[in-house]
Amino acid sequence: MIKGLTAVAQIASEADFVELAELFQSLGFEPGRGWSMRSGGNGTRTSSEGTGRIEGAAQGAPFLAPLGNLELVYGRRPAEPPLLIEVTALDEIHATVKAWLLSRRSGEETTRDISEPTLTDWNARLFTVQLHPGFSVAFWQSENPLHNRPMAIEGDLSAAGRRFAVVVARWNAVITDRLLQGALDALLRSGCARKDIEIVRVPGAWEIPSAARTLAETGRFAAIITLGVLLRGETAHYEAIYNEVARGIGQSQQETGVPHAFGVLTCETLEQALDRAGLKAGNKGFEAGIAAIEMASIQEKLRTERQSSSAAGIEAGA
Ligand code: DLZ
Repeated sequence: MIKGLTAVAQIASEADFVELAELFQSLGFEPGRGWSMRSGGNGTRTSSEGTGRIEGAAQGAPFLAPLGNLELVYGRRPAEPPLLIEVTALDEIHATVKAWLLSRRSGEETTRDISEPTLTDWNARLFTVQLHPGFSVAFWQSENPLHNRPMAIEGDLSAAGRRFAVVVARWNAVITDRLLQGALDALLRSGCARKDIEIVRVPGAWEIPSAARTLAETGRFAAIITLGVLLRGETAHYEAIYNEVARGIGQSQQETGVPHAFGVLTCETLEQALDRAGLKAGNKGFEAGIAAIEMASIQEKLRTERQSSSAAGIEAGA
């Protein structure tokens, strides 16, 4: 079983060894457990990390990186030098290493020994530095923001070929009509056909969950968009109604497995609600429409993934 990868650099003098170990620590490397060996004796682990020094002894100072790769390259010249250190703040590392060199070498030697960060043909920026005779490294940073990060499953924003239902409350229609307009705008602009949108009007927010549930249970819709407005000033038992509406919509979503976008506004005043229905604070109906489109796509991807992994499990006899 492979456990790790170690690249070794021979350093000629103890003073350089110590200085380089300090530099590597200052760059953010985690020191590993060092070792030292008296001349002719056995290697012993030093108790301190990094450069636990014993005068006149051979020593090793390991520095740990979270990730190690051994890369085989065919068909092109591999990057030079062979020791490539991936970092997240290339320019700061460059400034630190350059300052370190300048404090030990002339300006001319420093310019000779360290290159400026430049773009490579593999979408990274890289600089090389000779830290010690025969010991050069390259520091590099990927320009791809997803490099080495786990790939996320994300929904796309195309509504083409999918059916959506919109449940909209008539109460406070001056607001809910604007929310409906926003939701339709999101669906149509994202490629949904008019014939694939079903609009259901209900008396008030209280009735949204049951209509949403009935629609979801038909299995005909990729997602349901719920739209309404509850005004605290005008609604007796506002909290109780709001909680029940939110709970009912959430429950319908969880029990049917059909995404429900929540576009039920809860505001203190009509003015606040108007702001959220297309005036000052965007249109929450549009936002609900976009969320529904995205969730419909994510749901489809997750189902496909689950089907293919369970099919693979059956094939593998898992
Ligand atoms: C009764 C009522 C009140 C007072 N306020 C609102 C509101 O602010 N927003 C809304 O969508 N509906 C309201 N309703 C109506 C209830 O939601 C419901 O339609 C009726 O109580 C009939 O069941």
